[in-house]
Amino acid sequence: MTVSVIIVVFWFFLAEILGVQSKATDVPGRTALDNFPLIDGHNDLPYKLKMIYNNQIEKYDFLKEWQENDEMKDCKSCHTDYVKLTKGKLGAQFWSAYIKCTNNTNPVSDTIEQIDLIKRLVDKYSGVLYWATKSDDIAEAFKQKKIASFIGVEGGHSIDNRLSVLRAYYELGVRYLTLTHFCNLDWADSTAADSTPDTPKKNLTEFGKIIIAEMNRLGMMVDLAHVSRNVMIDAIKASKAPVIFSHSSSRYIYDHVRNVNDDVLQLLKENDGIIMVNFFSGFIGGNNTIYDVINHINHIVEVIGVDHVGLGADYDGVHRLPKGLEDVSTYSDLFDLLKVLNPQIWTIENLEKLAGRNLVRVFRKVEQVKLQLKDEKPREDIINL
Ligand SMILES: *[C@@H]1O[C@H](CO)[C@@H](O)[C@H](O)[C@H]1NC(C)=O
Ligand SMILES: *[C@@H]1O[C@H](CO)[C@@H](O)[C@H](O)[C@H]1NC(C)=O
Ligand SMILES: CC(=O)N[C@H]1CO[C@H](CO)[C@@H](O)[C@@H]1O
Repeated sequence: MTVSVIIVVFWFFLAEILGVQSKATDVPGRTALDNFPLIDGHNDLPYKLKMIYNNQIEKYDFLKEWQENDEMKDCKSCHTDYVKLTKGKLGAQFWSAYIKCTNNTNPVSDTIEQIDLIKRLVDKYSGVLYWATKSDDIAEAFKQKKIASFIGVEGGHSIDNRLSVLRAYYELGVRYLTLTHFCNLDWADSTAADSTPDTPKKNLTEFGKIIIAEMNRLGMMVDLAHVSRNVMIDAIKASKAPVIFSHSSSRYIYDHVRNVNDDVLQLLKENDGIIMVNFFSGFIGGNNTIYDVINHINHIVEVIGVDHVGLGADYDGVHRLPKGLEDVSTYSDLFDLLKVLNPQIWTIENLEKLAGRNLVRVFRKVEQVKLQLKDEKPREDIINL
């Protein structure tokens, strides 16, 4: 008894002298981002380059702060450049290939133009960006101190109702497809359906399920940001692989159709998928500060645990952001603050999960499902146009 008390007292004394304890608590949350790459699910810089530069990126300098690019200096919704990404400690990005879903007469060629733009951007800045198409590329890029750069296509309108186009996008490097943007499609409802409760719903049609089966076969992640609540549920049930929400937040914390209800989060957990939290003020609510985003993250962790959450801030795709998360330089502040506010939950190990370990697990599973399905033939069904 006395001996063990002495040992304990001695240990505390020793720990104090060696600074063991204070070290453990003093380590800032951002340390997690030195251990494991921070992966963001959604960034719309490519659309900015279309709008501001007409995709002519020879004039554009990604390595300068965006404010120093003459053409951008009046930009109200620019948040991304390499200097700020370095401060924020970003390790991997899904760059969005997005085109509008309304009044679009050339959805396929317009989308390919955005894919080509992302490829040219990665080529032009190959000293700091790393062209990535598989989960292992994330670790390789991190080793080389580059940002792994993936492509996600934001909206099923981009495939123009054709599985051939979906397959061709995979060949071009696309690794997720968001099933819809703001428009309802022939084969899936978007949040537009949830905003008009009295109109009939189609949810995810049989052709929509075929598209998901084809994505599972290809190894393309199914992204459920932007889809209606019913499509979230139908798609999770239809998918053989884990799904993602590339940029969505908690509907319990803020009741917006773009956010995800707790019961759907439960299905997501059973599916082993991930929700990557969006920072847009319009989806976050509260007092529009970094603390509100933390409320969303912590609520998701409370409901489904720490293995199914990530970040998909939506930088460059939104015009208002919470105080403290104004641009891509602030990710690292978020990791510091999470740990300070809630050191029990936000250990360095769990911060690494939030940063990227969860997404990598999902991505690997999607690649494993592809392997399991390697004997399946490409589906030839096309929608009745
Ligand atoms: C859409 O889903 C809802 C909720 O599950 C269901 O009540 C409705 O019948 C579905 N509509 C169609 C066309 O399947
Ligand atoms: C917003 O700020 C007020 C005043 O500081 C506080 O009482 C309230 O709890 C905050 N709301 C949220 C959602 O954090
Ligand atoms: C100019 C034009 O054709 N505008 C149309 C774009 O699409 C929306 C939604 O389908 C229509 O309401 C507009 O009239």
